[in-house]
Amino acid sequence: MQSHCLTTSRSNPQFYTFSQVFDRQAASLDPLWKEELQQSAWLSFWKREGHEYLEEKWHRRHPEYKETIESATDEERAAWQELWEKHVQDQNAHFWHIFSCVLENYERDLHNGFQDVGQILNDIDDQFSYLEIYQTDASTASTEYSEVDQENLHNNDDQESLGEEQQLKLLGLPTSFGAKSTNDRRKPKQQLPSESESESDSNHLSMSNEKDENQLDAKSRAIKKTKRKTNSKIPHFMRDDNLLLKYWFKRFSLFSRFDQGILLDRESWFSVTPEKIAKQTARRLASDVIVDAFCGCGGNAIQFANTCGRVIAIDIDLNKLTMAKQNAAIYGVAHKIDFVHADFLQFARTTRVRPDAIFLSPPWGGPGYQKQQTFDIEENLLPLGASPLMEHARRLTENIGFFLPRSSNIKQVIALTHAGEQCEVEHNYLDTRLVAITAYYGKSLIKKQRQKVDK
Ligand code: MGP
Ligand code: SAH
Repeated sequence: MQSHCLTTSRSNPQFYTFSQVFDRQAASLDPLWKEELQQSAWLSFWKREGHEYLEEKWHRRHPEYKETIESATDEERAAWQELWEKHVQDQNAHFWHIFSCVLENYERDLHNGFQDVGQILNDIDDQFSYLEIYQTDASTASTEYSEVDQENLHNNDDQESLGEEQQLKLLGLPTSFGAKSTNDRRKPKQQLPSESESESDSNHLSMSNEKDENQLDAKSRAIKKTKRKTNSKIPHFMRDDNLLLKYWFKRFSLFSRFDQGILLDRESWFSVTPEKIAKQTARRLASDVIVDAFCGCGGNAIQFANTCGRVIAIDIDLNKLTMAKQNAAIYGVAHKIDFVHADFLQFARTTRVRPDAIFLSPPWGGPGYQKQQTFDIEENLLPLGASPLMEHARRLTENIGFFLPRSSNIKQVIALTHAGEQCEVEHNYLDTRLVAITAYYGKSLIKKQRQKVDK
């Protein structure tokens, strides 16, 4: 039987985003827009990333192409063309499959967000399940993807990957954005109709018809490791820190140029916005002058510098600003950012600056934020609850992007909207995993409201 081994690469995770516009009064989800949403989200993914993945996989599969095509006869060119078209078709189907999986996750995540604070998530388990795509062992793949998978395994960003991965698994920690920790509370119950009926050992739905995990592990150990030479060394303060270790494995998702000297302190390792998400926010908040109110080590500020005329990057911690400046220099954008050492609350009370947009990504209380099933954004954000923080930001501008935990109470997020106005809530996925949400406020930022159809 043919299996569908869909692998993901940690250094270049797929980024999917879904967003919906809500009225202030909205207390529940309007399910009318799923089809439209599906189309637009798919098209924007394919437009944004499709070409890159197509090319990447093509050259991995046909390393001889570049040289051969130069001197190819017309007949050979036609054969290559045919192969390319087949490749595009196959990859399109491959990614559509993954995308459909993420869309199901989105539906579930959105419904979870509408649960009241403290409500048990199991309430909706019967309706939705959380879908997962595994990082599959290439050696087991008897499919057309097998060689690609093999490459993925060899090309992944971790030099001692297999050993390190085993280590992480032993610690019960996730090994990539696409994988889930073994103690995850959400248990999948639903499976895509076309897929294998068997659930994996860890009780997560897999889109591949995987065999026994132990067998996979044994086989993966047998694969010869090819070590990519990189400059990155795990910093001393992270070595014995089980909590931080998992972020180390995602370092290239956080910064694609990590190896060029990116600096992060402990808090920033778990707070920095992954690059692809930061890019998306930067596209959405593109403007003349933007204030990044909680700059940290610069994950967002760097991307804003690419889409905005000027970035005012504020942080209360001078050490972080110093690192942010070096990180921005690595991306060649330091000259577009004003680094301001200040308490944002005080800055907002006293400044005369009137930016076109503000981005808020305050501390969420550390990785422990995940302990709450539904994150109360009024109680648990630092240094202030969401409402008073928004009040501060609104002194400067109405156009605000707010980066929030994936488990945030969506009703509270919507309640931050001004009366008579709308907000947009965007869910950001790396591979199949919801990483965080970004809410947008202010008329000029909200995507055009779709015309409602009478029921
Ligand atoms: P996470 O939930 O700690 O990681 O953070 P992950 O890998 O999704 O957790 P897992 O254990 O479920 O696998 C996810 C993302 O949220 C991080 O990459 C940061 O971008 C962002 N983030 C996390 N924290 C704790 C903060 C925070 O305190 N402030 C801000 N602004 N962002 C945060
Ligand atoms: N978006 C950033 C990460 C932000 S983490 C990135 O992608 O790199 C939150 C940051 O808020 C931390 O760096 C912390 O030092 C800063 N911070 C906390 N309280 C603050 C305050 N009152 N004013 C400004 N910055 C503050």
